[in-house]
Amino acid sequence: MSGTFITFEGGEGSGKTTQINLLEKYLCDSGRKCLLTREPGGSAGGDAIRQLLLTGAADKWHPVSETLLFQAARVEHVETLIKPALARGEIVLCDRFLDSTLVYQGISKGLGMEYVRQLYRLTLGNFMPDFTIILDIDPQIGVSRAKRRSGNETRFEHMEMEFHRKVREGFLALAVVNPGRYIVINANQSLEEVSLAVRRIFAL
Ligand code: T5A
Repeated sequence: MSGTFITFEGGEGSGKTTQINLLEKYLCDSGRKCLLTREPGGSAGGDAIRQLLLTGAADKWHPVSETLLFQAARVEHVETLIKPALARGEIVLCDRFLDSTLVYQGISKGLGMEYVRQLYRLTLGNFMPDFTIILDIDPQIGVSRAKRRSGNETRFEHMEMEFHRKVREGFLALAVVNPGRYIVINANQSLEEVSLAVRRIFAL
């Protein structure tokens, strides 16, 4: 595959959506072909699963069912949207991917990262992002930012603060183990400062 697959990760309200939009605009303005997408979602089937996962009570799903749903949405997304765009040589920018399942379901919900990795390998083999940007922020600040957003996709925001702390530690731990793929950015800065830090990574 000739394109580049870049994922954005981080806790609630860390600014992923804001920054991925800014990066897409910057790349498009510079004449690069991009596909901007998100998880859960990104395909018709994935968007239907998104509604099941992100709305309703915090304890609505057993962690195993929840993980299977996230991975089912991901398979649809990768096979119908992401791989074809990479084959066309595009830059794919994705708001959350496998690392969110590793951290949210694997660590914070206690399923274990190996469980999530095995399910991923079984369904998508060794397909992986080329780069993953982790926007790191104190969850107290991130969750209060996220709560200012409107809409009903609030199921994960309603988790306890301890859950969000584990999410943050989980992302940072992944970055320590594989510094080749992950880049951590301090997200507790202005929009412009974070955006500049993102562009510097790719020498843009
Ligand atoms: N999930 C997802 C799993 O559990 N497992 C998985 O496998 C996957 C894929 C997704 C939820 O699903 C869970 C994780 C999530 O809980 P979502 O709606 O996509 O749900 O939620 P988030 O990805 O967390 O999206 P948020 O909107 O909550 O956060 P973002 O995208 O990080 O933040 P953003 O850009 O929307 O910004 C939030 C607010 O902060 C402001 C923005 O203007 C906005 O109002 N803001 C800033 N304010 C000050 N300074 C800055 N630097 C700012 N940057 C943004």
